[in-house]
Amino acid sequence: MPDSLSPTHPLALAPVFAPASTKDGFVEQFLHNLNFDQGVALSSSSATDQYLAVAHTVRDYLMARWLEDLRRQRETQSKGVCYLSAEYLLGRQLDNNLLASDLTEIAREALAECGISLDDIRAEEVEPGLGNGGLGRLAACFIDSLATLGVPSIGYGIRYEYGIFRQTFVDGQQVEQPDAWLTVGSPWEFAHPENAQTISFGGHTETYDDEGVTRSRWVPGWNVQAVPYNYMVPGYQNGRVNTLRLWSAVATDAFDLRIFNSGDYEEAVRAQTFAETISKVLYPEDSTPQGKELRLQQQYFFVAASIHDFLDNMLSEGYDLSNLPNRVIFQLNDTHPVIAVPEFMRVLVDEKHMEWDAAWAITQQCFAYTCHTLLPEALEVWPVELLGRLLPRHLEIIYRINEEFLTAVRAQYGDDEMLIRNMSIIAEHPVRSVRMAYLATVAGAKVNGVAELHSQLLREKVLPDFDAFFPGKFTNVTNGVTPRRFLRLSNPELSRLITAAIGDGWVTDLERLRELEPFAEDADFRRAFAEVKAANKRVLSTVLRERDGFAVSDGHMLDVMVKRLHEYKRQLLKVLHIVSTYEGVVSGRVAVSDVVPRTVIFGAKAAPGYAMAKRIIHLINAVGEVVNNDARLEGRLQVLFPPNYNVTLAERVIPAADLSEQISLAGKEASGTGNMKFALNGALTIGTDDGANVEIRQLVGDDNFFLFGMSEPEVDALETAGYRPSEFYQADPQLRAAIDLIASGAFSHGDRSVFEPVVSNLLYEDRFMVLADFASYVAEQGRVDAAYADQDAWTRSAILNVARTGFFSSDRSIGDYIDRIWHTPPAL
Ligand code: NBX
Repeated sequence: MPDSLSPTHPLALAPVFAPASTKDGFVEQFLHNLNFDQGVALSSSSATDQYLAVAHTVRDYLMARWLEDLRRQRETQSKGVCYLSAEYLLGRQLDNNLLASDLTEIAREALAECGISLDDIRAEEVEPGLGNGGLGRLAACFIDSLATLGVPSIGYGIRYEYGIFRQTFVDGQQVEQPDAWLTVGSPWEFAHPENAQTISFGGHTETYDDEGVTRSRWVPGWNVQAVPYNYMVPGYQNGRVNTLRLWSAVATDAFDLRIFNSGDYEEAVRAQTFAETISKVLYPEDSTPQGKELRLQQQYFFVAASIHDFLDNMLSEGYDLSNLPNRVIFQLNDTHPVIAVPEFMRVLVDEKHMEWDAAWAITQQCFAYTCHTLLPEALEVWPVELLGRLLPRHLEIIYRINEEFLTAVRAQYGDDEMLIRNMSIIAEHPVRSVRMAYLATVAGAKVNGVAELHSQLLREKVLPDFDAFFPGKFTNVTNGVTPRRFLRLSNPELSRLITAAIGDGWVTDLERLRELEPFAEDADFRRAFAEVKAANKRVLSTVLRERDGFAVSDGHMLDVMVKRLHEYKRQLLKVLHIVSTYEGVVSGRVAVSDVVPRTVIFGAKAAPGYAMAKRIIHLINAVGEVVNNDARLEGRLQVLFPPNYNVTLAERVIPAADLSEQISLAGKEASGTGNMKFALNGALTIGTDDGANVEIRQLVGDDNFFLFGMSEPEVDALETAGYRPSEFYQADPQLRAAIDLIASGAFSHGDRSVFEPVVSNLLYEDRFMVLADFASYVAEQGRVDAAYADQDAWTRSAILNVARTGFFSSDRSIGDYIDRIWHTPPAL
């Protein structure tokens, strides 16, 4: 409050302005914003102007509640969650914020009065793609649920100037374009440069005498400013608005000045640019950390800013730091924010002069770690040389944490050097490195996997020694998805049908979908359900025609595989199935009339440096090119690969799908969340016993799920026995024919070299056992075809999928985090 304003002054007591929740109120505010923010008259406004003015209007409605919640979060002393995530894959905001504030119809009517269509306005928004895939989208679902459940919380992350790249195809090959998402303006954010934090790097450490106590301190070499940008995160029609705070890097004055004083203007500008690269771009690697210095800078930049923001702004003057575990839990979304642990220790020990043991006891209660992977190469490690150069004091702290931890291990198990080497936070080979997952496990109050099977394998295979040493530390929280975005918004027709049958309580209590079960036996309901699916297919068809010029065939089964391109997810298995069907027809082995008409839709981005993934994208496009244009198939098989799969496209594809492909090698997909979205929208799954597929199948029942492939123990056994993919190739003529067709150059204009690396990888390496699961997959696809022939029975199964997957709401996941990990009060 301004100093000159007494707290009892009428203006100090005035509530924050909110426009009237009526059509006229919306029109007035919209026109005001169009005129005064955009500086245009309605008659001369562009669609972008109109979008920005609508967004500002929705913002205006949410503002009073947001400011109230910000105040409340500062003032209440109850325990809250700081969700630390390097990624938030938010998707478009307008629709979600209209729904949350119950303004959709008012906005539609108000805009219609101004001669504007809300649907056209929506299309103007560029989605913030500040994440790679599942992990980033999970964070976005979680902040939605936290707001809807009214959990005191804040999300912290990075405001990348460029999000995940835009994918285009040139001659079937992926080409990446920068995602300049901010250029149209970012109406949902508020910059607060006055709350910037200074973040330091480099330099050296020293000890000094503090009245007889020897202390350490860090003398950094350079620093940058972290400027917070706040985003509103409205709960679903509950009057709550939480905050997502994303940090942006700007050069500090001190930084510039030092160089400027030396008279080197060019160098000063260069330095400024250098500082600002920290939040410039999202690393597009998914599940394959690159160990790049800039990436570690990003990680430390955002967690240091977040911790200081919390300590400076959220704690009252003179707060007793020993009480911190009753006030906050920092949830680490994978290892990307784990450098927060030594930073927190540094603040407590070096800056607040707390005893090491007391500080460590507090730290161990204030952090919890979620692991999202099982792939050994995805477990982040940082070379000691790099970490020590960038964050010398943090490296010392990590060494001490490790030393004390290994002392405790020795005390329990004796001098078992092998065990000590295996459990050490510091790896010695191939280069001396910090194992971030180990650091997180040692520091965290809890460690959780993201599906039952994943959590079990995490304990048994990835971190067994830690599970034994820390009984009770490991737990599971199965992932979930927000029903607001992924059912209520993305599938309005199905939402209406569900609400007509059971009321609208499901939007915030998804288990209530169970009440739909009896409707599976109701022929009228089944008819209505099938009509919704058909309507969603028509919508998708229009979207793909307008977006990509595709002509989607009518009356086809829609078979969808959308997710990041990764060998373990096995897009290649799907390709082999397509090639095999094609080969069957052209070789005369299969009568074309026996091919059940299918349209296969792929969506996938490959990490730009992942050569094999890019080749697989090329192969999918090449196979599509041939298959789609071969008259012998009589249009019964279509392969579509719309480029630039993102949240916006997912919202169109998922509601239209009949079949959901979740075909990773068992034991490799931590959870999956796409699998949940499809089931919830009435697609049937063909999947392995992997990740959350296991739980989906248990819930929907074997009759409503197409299971195939080896189980995780079978995979393990084959691995141990020695897997030789060529044996499967030799033994299965159908598989051989499919691979031979690719090898022959049939999809590369006769050039056998183009896909040779894919073929030889399959035959001689096949790390993810595509060939071993091929026969089982094809057989199960035969059962899919047979089941699809009985449309009514298929619809019945689809309804049961919807009715039985309410468990996969991210509201339930957040409830589990509260019960098992956070122990925060349910609501303010
Ligand atoms: O996290 C994904 C898993 O693969 C999914 O099974 C799971 O459902 C999802 C949410 O728990 N992991 C993931 O998306 N990883 C990354 O995005 C990632 C990004 C950057 C990076 C490493 C991994 N350096």
